[in-house]
Order: sequence, then C-alpha cells, then structure tokens
Amino acid sequence: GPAPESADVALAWLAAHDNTFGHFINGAWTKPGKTFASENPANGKKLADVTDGTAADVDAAVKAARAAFPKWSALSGYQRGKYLYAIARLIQKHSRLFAVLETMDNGKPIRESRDVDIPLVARHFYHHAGWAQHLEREFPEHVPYGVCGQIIPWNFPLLMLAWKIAPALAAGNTVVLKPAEFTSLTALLFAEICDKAHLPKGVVNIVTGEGDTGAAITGHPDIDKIAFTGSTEVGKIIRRATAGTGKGLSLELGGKSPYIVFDDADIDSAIEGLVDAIWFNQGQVCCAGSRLLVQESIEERFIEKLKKRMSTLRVGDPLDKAVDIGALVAPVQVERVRDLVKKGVAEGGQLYEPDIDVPGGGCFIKPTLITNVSTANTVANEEIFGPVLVEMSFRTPEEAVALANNTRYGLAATIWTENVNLALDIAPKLKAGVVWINSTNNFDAAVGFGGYKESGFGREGGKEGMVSYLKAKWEKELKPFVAA
Ligand code: TXE
Repeated sequence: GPAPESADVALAWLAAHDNTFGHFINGAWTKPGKTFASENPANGKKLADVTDGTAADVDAAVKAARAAFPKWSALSGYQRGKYLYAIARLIQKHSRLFAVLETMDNGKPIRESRDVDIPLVARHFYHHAGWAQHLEREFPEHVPYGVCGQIIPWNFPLLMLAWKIAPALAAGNTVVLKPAEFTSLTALLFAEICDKAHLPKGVVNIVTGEGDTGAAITGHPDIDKIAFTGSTEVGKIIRRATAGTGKGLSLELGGKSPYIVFDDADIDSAIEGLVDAIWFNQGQVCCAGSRLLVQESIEERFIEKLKKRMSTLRVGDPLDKAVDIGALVAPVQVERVRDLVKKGVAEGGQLYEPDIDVPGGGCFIKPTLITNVSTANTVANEEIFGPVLVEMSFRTPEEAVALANNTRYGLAATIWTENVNLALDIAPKLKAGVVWINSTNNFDAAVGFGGYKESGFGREGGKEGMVSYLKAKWEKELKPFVAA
C-alpha cells in the first residue's frame, strides 16, 4: 500500500511551540500554567503539555471577549464575512497540517481527517461567511447574544469547533471556547489561523482545560450563551448550572441511533452503510448507527455477510492511509467500552470479533458485534461510543418503529429499503433529529443537526443553527446597511 502519512509536519509545528502551550486570550498566547499531557492514543507518546485553565484564566478570556464585542458586532455582516472567508481559506491552505495533527491527537484514520473532518471545517466557515452577509436582510430584528461560552468534545475536535465558532462569529458574537482535554491541539492551531486572518483580538479566545475549566465557563456571570456538545451526563449538569440565569443554552448530547434494514433492502449497500454508521471514527460518533434492527426474514443472511465484511476491516496506525479503524481517543474510553461489552455478554449477548490483527501499545479495539440482545439489556440502552454494534430483529414495520423509538435518545435514524413508500411512511414516525434513507452519517453545513429527548436541544448548522446565535429584538429604526 501507499507509505503512511508523515508525522513531521505536525511534530515541527509542536516543536516550534516547545511542545508546551498556554491559552490564546486577547490575540496572544498566555504563559503556560499548570499543565497536563496530551498524548497520541495510537502509541501513548506525549505530544505536548497543555495548560489546565483556572477560573482566573476563564475570567481573563471573558473580559477579552467582552471588550471585543462592541466593535465586532458593529461591523457589517459583509465585513465579518470577509474574516470568515479568510479563515476558511487558511484552513484549506494548512489542511495537511490540520489533518495530521488531528489524527495524532485523536487517533482517527488520516483518511477521515483528510477527507471528511478538515474539508467539512472549511465548508462550515465558507457557509457561515455567506450567512454573515445576509443577516441584515434575513434577520433585521435580531442582535447577537454577546459573549458565547462554548465547550466541545474530543470525537471531532476541529469540526465541533467550527460548528460552534463559525455561526457565533457570523452573527456578531465573540467567544470563549474550551476544547476537550484529550484533544486541544487543533484548537490551538486554529488560534494561530485566527491571528493569520487578522481577526480582531479578543473575538476568539481558546482556553484549554478539563471539566473544572468547563464549569468555570458555564458558571461565569458575564457569558450570555452557552453551547455544549458532549455527554448527556455533563449536559444535564450544565442545564442545572445555567437554570437560574438568563443565559442562552444549546445542548448536543449522546445518542443510540437505530439503523433499520428491511427485507427488501439492497443488502450490500446496507452493509457498506453500516460500516460507515458504526465504524467511522471508531464508533465515537454521537449519531452513530449503533443499534442494528434487521427484519427477521433476512437476519441470518445479513449477519453472515456482515461478519465477513467485518473480517476485512483494517485496524491499525491511524497515519496509515489504508487503515479503516484507528485508535480510540484515550485509555479511559477503551476501559469504558470494554466494560460495556463485558456487561453485554454477561447479560446474554453473543459476541463476535473478527480474527484480524490489532497492533499493541495503543487504544485499539476490534470491530465488535453483539447479537442476541433484548431491549432490557444495558448494551441496547447505553451509548457505548466505540466500535461496537448491537443487533436485534423485528418482524413488522410497526415493530421496527417501536424498537427504534424505545430509547431515551433521539439524535439520528437510518432506514434501508428499496420501497420508497415504506421509507416515507416510517421516517416521520421516528423520533430523531435526522432520518437518513439508504444513506447514513451525511452532514452538511446547510442542514440543522440536533436531537430529540435526552439527545439535547437546539440545532447546529442550517438556518436554525444560525438563528440560535441571534436574539430577537425589535428596534423601531433599523440600522442602515454599511458597505465596507
Ligand atoms: O465527555 P464529557 P467524556 C459521551 C460518550 C462518552 C462519554 C464520556 O458516551 O463515552 O460521553 O466522555 C467538558 N462542566 N460523549 O467524559 O465529560 C469536558 O472537559 C462543563 C458523547 O469525555 O461530557 C469536555 O470539553 N464542562 C459526545 C466536554 O465537556 C465539562 C461526545 C465533553 O466531555 C464538565 C463526547 C462540567 N462539569 C462524549 N465536565 C457526543 N454527543 O458526541 C466535563 N466538561
């Protein structure tokens, strides 16, 4: 196969920073404080030391964002759009560095960071640059919130940053963003991109740290809106923490999304879709198709084919361009996934792991299938957030809908059938923010994404996502449009 992607470009960037980072506040790097290590989950090697943000660091970042807000929000949308275009172009220009750094920090295959994550990041900034220019016309009675506190997870580090920062900036807000502790590095590289784009200082502030740093953001009195993506557990903590305040709030939380295969489906396509649904990004995807529901009449044949396909998946070095499944983000996640699999087996599930090689010394887990599962089992209900698929069967479409909706979550759902009438009948009955028909894991900046039930509330992307960074406000006299 092709030679693995070289790590050099990322190692050189880290070395240029002495592998040690402070926060990016008010357009400048702070002196590193107490730090924690950021490791490559594929080999356990330390990549850098990252500062564990204190409440005082968060406060400094909020002050910078507050000070930058009046001028930034007073720019015309066209002027703000120009900065977003500049950021999008710079991300494309440095896409190789971003992709390699993301893969080393997170463990995801380079094919994914190169072909999915980073292009979608650029797309998100281009899309919102467009929105910025239309705001005065489309939402004349709206104003930005002010300072937004944004807390993101580690599964799509730079993409989740883009989902948060692009619409916030387009709308005229300023931000304090905290990346997840496992994956701070591309957010820090992004800070440099903001600088290169001549973004006014204080508009984007990046504060690194763990849960306490996040809590300092959600509890800060001078933040106007919180946007969070992460675990349902922390989402509930944040909802409680902000309940007694006037803060805006959007939550994008966990999922246990059904992947429904009817007996008339194109089986080969359904299996390829499933590979994408549950083994993309090692299954660490909030909308992963993690609950396979197969119509009973084809169950045996389908599972047999699926097992064959699983045995052709390649698990290994994420920088290897031929690898399908890389490393999970951190040892603690490997433990969490293994514990859930053990529970699944203890409760009667039947385990299948293909007989394939997996490298040692890193956070690798084989693609895993658990069959013979019932709705009462832990693995049928809890988000596993790993490369583990759980399977159940159904007889009728009504039963498929009931099983699909039998969850506290509701982020996504997939239907596989050649019968378009059936698909269009089922789709509206599924309680999920997005329903894919004969495709899966499709995203676009122009489409709002978010959940039902405990998967959270608010939408990101699309018009809904744009509106979520604006407050309705009626002013008698509208500001005239000022061209730059
Ligand atoms: O998430 P956390 P964890 C799920 C997934 C995974 C599990 C645990 O099932 O196995 O959560 O992952 C910050 N106040 N998802 O523990 O803790 C934290 O620093 C404010 C699904 O890593 O929710 C990080 O930046 N912030 C999910 C962010 O929250 C706090 C993606 C997310 O980490 C905080 C991630 C607090 N009290 C995990 N505590 C998805 N929906 O995609 C932590 N944080």
